[in-house]
Amino acid sequence: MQMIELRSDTMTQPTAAMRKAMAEAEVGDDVFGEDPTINRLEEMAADRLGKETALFVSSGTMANLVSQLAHCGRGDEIILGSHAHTFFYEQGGSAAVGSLHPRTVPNQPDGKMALEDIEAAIRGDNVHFPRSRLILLENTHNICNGCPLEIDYMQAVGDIARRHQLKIHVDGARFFNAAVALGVAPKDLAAEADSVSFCLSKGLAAPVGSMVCGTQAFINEARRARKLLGGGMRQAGILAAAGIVSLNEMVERLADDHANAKKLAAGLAEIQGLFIEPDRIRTNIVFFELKSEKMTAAQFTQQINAEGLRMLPVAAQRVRAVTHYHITSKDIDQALAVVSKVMK
Ligand code: TLP
Repeated sequence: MQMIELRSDTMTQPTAAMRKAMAEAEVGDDVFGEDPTINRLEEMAADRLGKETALFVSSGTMANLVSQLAHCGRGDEIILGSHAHTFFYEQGGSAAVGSLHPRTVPNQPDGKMALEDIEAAIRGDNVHFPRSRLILLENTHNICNGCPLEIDYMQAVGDIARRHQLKIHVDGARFFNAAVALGVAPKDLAAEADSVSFCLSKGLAAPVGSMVCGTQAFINEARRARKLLGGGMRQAGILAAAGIVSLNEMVERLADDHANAKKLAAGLAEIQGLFIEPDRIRTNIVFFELKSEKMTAAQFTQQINAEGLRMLPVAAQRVRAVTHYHITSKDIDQALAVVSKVMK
């Protein structure tokens, strides 16, 4: 039985072109700045996002952590969404490692923080307060149905940041999904951000790695932070070679993943016992709920597992499915058939 794997787009396997590029990659010691393949990937990433330069790191978690460490000093406050991946799922790394102070603002269902809430969270100059330093956005927003944040929202947050002399970091683990879904150039979507991170190893299908993009001065600091965290890799051009293929070949096709996610959401909406708002699905992430407490998300995923389908239970009644490179429209038909069967 061929498994239909919808737990995450992190499950993607490197393509044949990636494996070939990896085998043939020219490499050097990247801590010395001498890995030509990494240097090329960093130039490409910076160019795509319209930033001065970029840094290759091991993961999205490390990308967000080095970015926060590079923007902020001990005790500084970071304004971020209550449902931000950085707040929820990264072990509170900025506090644990950097002595940084997170200040959460409610995420709206579309992944935004209300502008007035951001503004209200910014501290005045008062000896009692930590210093507000950074606004951290997530695009697309994982927990909020993979919603993309639009350019006009980025501009509105940019205005606030400029007025208060704050920096903006975007956790763009799925930044190219956002750009493709919105039909905008990644550069334009990144314009208001001081730094943007994105993952190569999710929908872009590379085996390992994330990029951080920003000014030269910011990247110098991020590079120091990467070394501090033990993330200074050596002949990692082997990995970067796959990332180059990601940027060259895997971006435009993300539209297929979005179409498959919408098809899945529309189908799930027809199945008795499930709750989903299919209109909210705009990229590759689909969340839905089991209406009856007679079946938990864990029981549901166990049962579909036995039928060759994998999804992720994320709360007592809540399930996540993520489309990606290995999922076809036919797989979605099959997935819907399995879910219908289990729900009967
Ligand atoms: N997300 C993973 C899990 O950790 C939940 C997934 O399967 O979606 N930012 C965002 C928005 C993410 O979704 C993730 C990974 C990260 C950062 C961290 O990336 P990695 O896993 O490379 O450290």
